[in-house]
Amino acid sequence: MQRIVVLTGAGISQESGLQTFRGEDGLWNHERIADICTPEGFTRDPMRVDRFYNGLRAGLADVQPNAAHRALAHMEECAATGRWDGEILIVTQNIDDLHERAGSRDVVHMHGELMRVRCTACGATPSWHADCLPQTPCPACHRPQLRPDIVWFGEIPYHMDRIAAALQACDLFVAIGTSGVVYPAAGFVQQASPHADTMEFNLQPSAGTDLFDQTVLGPATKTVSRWVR
Ligand code: BJW
Repeated sequence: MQRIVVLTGAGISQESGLQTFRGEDGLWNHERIADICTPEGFTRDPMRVDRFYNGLRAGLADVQPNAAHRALAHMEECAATGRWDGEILIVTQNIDDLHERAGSRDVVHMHGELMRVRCTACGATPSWHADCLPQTPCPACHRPQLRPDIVWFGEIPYHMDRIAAALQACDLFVAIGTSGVVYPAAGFVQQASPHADTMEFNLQPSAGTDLFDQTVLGPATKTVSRWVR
């Protein structure tokens, strides 16, 4: 049985119409990271941070998964139905839900999910709804302490134990559409490479490109679909 861990980043959703973070027209050319993507930014101005994520939520409603998301979902489907003797775990840094909408069932969202909020009092992560504001009472504990369910700089990403175990057990590690500058995800290739083959798919070599056995350049919809076929 082949065990594959796939790490995805903003680049896999770019051809669906979502902006990446650091590209030429990236989200962060318009916003200061410290104002939005840190707990301190949220404490300073929760409504501003809320407006930023509401903009992203509105954008998400208008886009669809693309051929790269669908190709990965197809691999999971083939494993589930016995057509492929393998196992694939998608670990995504993305906060969008395009993997799930493409049909993937087992997706690890290490940086959280745009369509959820998190209660800082009880830890519940209910679905976001249009009336959600930072001062809205939590549906579980009724305290008004909701924040986006997103991992900001300085916070510990989710599911690190499960990810570490999967990296330890995999035969192949694949990174798709990630710049390789944000840790701990940028270090996954080094966790896998002592025992696994490693590949990256990107428009251009990532910051960690030399750490991979193979780099496939080009738009993910084409390169990932070709690889899966
Ligand atoms: C295509 C394409 C197409 C485009 N086809 N490809 C100094 C040194 C080392 C580390 C640190 C340091 N100082 C601080 C740190 C830690 C910090 C960090 O890494 N900072 C660096 C920036 C220096 N990390 C953290 O704070 C993390 N927590 C942490 O480390 O806790 C400690 C700990 C960890 C583990 C165990 C115990 C303790 C938390 C990081 C949280 C990141 N959160 C964000 C924001 C959430 C979303 C939001 O607010 O909107 O997550 S940051 C942002 O970057 C987002 C992304 O998930 C993440 C990665 O970005 P990604 O996906 O790579 O996107 P881009 O835009 O950078 O790249 C897109 C790529 O796609 C490009 O390469 C394109 O070429 C490519 N592409 N179109 C193929 N069609």
